[in-house]
Amino acid sequence: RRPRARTGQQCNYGDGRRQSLVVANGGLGNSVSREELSAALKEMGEMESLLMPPHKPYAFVTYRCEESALKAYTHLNGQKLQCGESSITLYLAYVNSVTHEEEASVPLPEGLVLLEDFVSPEEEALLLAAVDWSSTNDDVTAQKALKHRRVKHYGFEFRYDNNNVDKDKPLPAGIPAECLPVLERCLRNGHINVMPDQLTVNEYESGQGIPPHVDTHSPFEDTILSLSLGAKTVMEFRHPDGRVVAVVLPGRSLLVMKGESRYLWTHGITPRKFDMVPACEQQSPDHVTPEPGTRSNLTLSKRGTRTSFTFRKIRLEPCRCAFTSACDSQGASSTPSPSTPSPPALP
Ligand code: AKG
Repeated sequence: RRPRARTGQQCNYGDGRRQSLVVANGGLGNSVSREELSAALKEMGEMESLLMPPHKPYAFVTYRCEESALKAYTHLNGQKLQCGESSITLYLAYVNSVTHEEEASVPLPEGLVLLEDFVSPEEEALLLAAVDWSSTNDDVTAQKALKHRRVKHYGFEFRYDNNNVDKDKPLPAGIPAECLPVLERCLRNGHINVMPDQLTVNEYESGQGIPPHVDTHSPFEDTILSLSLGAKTVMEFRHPDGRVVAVVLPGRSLLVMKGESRYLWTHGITPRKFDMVPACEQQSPDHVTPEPGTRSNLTLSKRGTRTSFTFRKIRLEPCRCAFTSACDSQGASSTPSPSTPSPPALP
């Protein structure tokens, strides 16, 4: 009896005819992208579906007719597929049918808003050119974080040793003037109601990230803005109850973190060279990738250099938010610092 592949419950492709194959080694978890695999499989005939379960080293293909499946089996089994710089040997075998769960859509954390194309390509170039990497901040704590990414502070220095700022020690350089049109747009559109006075610029090379953290409540007001420039990345939000929401941040987008998403959920970027993102961006207008294990139309997106501008407003009174379990002003200890070393890079 041929095996029946199961990745979930609801959809059923194939009805016992010899149309479905498992493609061993041809999975996202094996650094094979949907585009690369799909191109090779399509040459054998018209496909009904291609399922690539997240993190798995295999995929499932169902063809519209048995002849195409046989052609794929005959021509691709044991053949090499060029994937980026590596060459991977595919092994194909028939399966009775392929079932998978319909995608569950995961809502964004409460208070989180993602605005695409918030800055133009011209503004992006101006902002990137405005960062003066030559003069580093005085405090050595900033330099310690540089092992993981390049960091530059304006207005006030964020201290990674105590997750706080010296409110009475402003830096000589305030927020660069090039940022003002963007911040004024944020004010006009109601994303913030007061002008930020602190900016942290993070530059991440491919493979770098930032550990999950909640920005300490006592130094900063509620709304935190993160402008993504350059390459897209995936930021993971984690709720203390275990929920995880992966949010794709395209270049030139603005992430607005308020309320629960700012005070309670941690945010972080796993250091890796590839992200799993929806294969077709239109299918996920809110840029959320469903919970691991529920989605099969993902592909790999190679990371490039991303620079983020995180704008914050220094808080002058203790925080009185409703999220007391995470509020250092109300007695909670702060979450790990964004400079704490992260788990090893994947894949
Ligand atoms: C931080 O600097 O604390 C961040 O969380 C940066 C976030 C980002 O890169 O968008």
